[in-house]
Amino acid sequence: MKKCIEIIGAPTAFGQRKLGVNFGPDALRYAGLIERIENIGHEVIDKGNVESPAIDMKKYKNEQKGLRNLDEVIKFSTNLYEAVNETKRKNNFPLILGGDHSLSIGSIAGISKHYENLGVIWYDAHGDLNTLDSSPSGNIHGMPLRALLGDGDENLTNIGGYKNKVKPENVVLIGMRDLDDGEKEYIKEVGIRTYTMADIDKLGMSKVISETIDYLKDKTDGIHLSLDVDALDPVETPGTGTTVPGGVTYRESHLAMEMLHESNLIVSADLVEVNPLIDEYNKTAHQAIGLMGSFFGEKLL
Ligand code: Z70
Ligand code: MN
Ligand code: MN
Ligand code: MN
Repeated sequence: MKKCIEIIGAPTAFGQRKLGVNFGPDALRYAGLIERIENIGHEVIDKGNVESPAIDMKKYKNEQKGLRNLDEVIKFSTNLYEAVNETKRKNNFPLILGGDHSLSIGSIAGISKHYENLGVIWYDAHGDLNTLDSSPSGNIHGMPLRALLGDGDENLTNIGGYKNKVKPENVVLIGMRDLDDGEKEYIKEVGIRTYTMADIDKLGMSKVISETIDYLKDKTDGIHLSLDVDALDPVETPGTGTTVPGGVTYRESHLAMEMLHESNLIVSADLVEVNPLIDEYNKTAHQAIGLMGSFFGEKLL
C-alpha cells in the first residue's frame, strides 16, 4: 500500500554530550534516504529540519548539574511536537530523523495525541527509562521513554499539554543490553515486555517480532517504532554516541523491519542517534537507510 511519508528532521544534540548527532538528519538525506523510499513507490515530503535553539559550545561542553541542556530540550521538544502533530493531522506517516533520542519526547507527544492506546516498540541497546535520580549521566537521551510514561521533570512529561503519552503495557523493548539499575527495577515494577540480547539469541528475531506484534495488536490502535541505531552491533553502526558490543546484527534488523512492515500496524517512526562526525564515511546512515528500505516494504525479488 502506497503511503505519504513526511520526513521531519530533528537536529538535536542537547540530550547528550557528543556534538555531531545534530547532523544526523542531513547525513541520512545525503546518503539517499528519500530516493530509497520513493523508489519503493511511496510519496515522500521532506519537511526539512525543525528549528533548534542555538548551541552555546561553552555551556555544551562544560559539566552541567542536573538535567543537561533542559531548557533547550524543552524548546526543541515543543517545536518537534508541533511539526509531528501537523503531519498526523494530515494523516501522513511521520518519519522523524535524529538527532539524539531525547527527540522522542516531542515526536511521540505529537503522535500519541491521535491515539487512545499508542503502542511503542523501543529498538535500542538502552531502555531510556531513567529519571534524574537514577541517571548516571544527567543526559536526557537516557530518559525519554520514562518521560513519556509520565515520570520526570514536569516540563518534559507535559510536552504537548498532556501527560502519560504511553502506557507501560503498550511498550516493548528490544535489543536491551545496557540497562542501569534503576531502569531494571522500573521494568520489573511496572512489567514492561522486554527482549534482551539474550532473549533474541535464544528465541531468534522472527519469534521476538511475532510475539511483539501478537502482544500489541489487539490492545493498541497504532504502533510507533523508535529505532535507535545503537541497538545494532557497533560493527554495523559505528557512528553513534554510545556503542555497546554484542548488538543486533544488520540481517536480524532487516528481518525485524520486514516483519513490522508486513504487520501493517506501524503508524510512525523515529530513526535516531546517527552521528556522522564519529562515523566511518557515513556508514551508519547507509546501514540505517537499508533498514528503512525493508521497513517501508522493499522487495528483494
Ligand atoms: C545511559 C544514561 C543512552 C541512548 C545512551 C545511556 C542512555 N543509560 N540512550 N544512548 N540512546 O545515561 O542514562
Ligand atoms: Mn536510545
Ligand atoms: Mn493517547
Ligand atoms: Mn541507545
